Amino acid sequence: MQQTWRWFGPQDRVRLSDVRQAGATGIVTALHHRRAGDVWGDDEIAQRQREILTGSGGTLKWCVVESLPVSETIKTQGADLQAHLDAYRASLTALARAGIETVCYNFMPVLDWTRTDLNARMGHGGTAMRFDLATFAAFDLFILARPAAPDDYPDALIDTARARFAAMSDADRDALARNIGAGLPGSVDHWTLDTLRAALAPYDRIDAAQLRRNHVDFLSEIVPLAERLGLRLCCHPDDPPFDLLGLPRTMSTAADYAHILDAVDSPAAGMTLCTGSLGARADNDCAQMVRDFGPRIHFLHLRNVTRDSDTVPCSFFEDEHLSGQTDMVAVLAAVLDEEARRREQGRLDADIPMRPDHGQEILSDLGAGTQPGYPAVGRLKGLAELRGVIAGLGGQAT
Ligand code: DNO
Repeated sequence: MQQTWRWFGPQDRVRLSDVRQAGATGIVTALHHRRAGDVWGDDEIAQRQREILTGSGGTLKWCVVESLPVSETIKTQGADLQAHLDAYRASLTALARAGIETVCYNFMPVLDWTRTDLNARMGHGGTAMRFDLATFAAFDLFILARPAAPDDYPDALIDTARARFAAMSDADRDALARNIGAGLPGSVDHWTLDTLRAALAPYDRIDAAQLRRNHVDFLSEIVPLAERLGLRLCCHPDDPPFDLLGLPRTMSTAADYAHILDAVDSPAAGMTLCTGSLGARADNDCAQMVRDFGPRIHFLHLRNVTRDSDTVPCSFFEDEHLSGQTDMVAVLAAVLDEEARRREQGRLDADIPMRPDHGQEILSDLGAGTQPGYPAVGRLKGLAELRGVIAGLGGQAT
């Protein structure tokens, strides 16, 4: 496994020199200032590569793009679809010219990862991110006031959400709306209540089956090019892995992945296996998913969650990397088996890039103002633990 680290660009308070000390060897980043649908130009890509190389004393290299965002126009097949597909293809071509081969994306409608609390206090004094279903329902029912929301929750949950909403100050309500509308980490795309309502409207005519068709159509348009360019696309799962705001989410389970990966049967169309996202459903067995989808896994996000219940949907918080309900040792053992198979087959991508995903905020992370989920020490601790497990299993973390 290659140890990588997400870096949000020059404004990231975690510096490249910190990344080196953490022991990572590759950088995961994006042109975060670009909006979904923009073309990524050669110059900007080269500049980011230079920043990484010089900032790390020539030791680190940009090895995974996370994310090249898929626009709402592509997800909904809206008016300028062809122009957006052309832009995506142009960006992929520029990335390939720059020698970057692994490109992560997601197909979540409107909202990317969604949390209700970015700083939930943990017993040890640090903080973690949390998704609370009743708080989320309070947002949907009483802040966004989505007309169909009352049909989407059981009565008892609506009662809890109403009480939760009543107990919130105006500042709490604003903070909740901001957390939910934050969009992709580090991105310039975020939602206000009005733009969010407008973005939901096209989904009145898009159910899960249609969204899957749109995803397959998208891949059919870009995968032939990705194959020619030698790129590996890898779809990140829905986070959390269940429907939100009445929007279909179709990359939440093994069956969802099987559907897409079978429909577009190419090594260029693969999976980002995120144990944190998938682990928020009790019916997802992450180690089994590594065994099932192994050859198509191009990128790994390793983190852990603890769920409040085994129901879908449910509330959960982001636990330490080796705590929580995902058996990380079993996941890593399955990844090492897959890598051994790839080596036997002579595959050049035998070392799968992984990153310690999200960390709790501990020690000097507290108050450091880093991106939610991306503090220095919490992730360093996660990476060190994962590296320890890999070594214990007789594997190698490069
Ligand atoms: C959260 C991230 C996700 C991920 C995108 C990939 O911290 O794991 O936002 O970057 O979903 O497209």
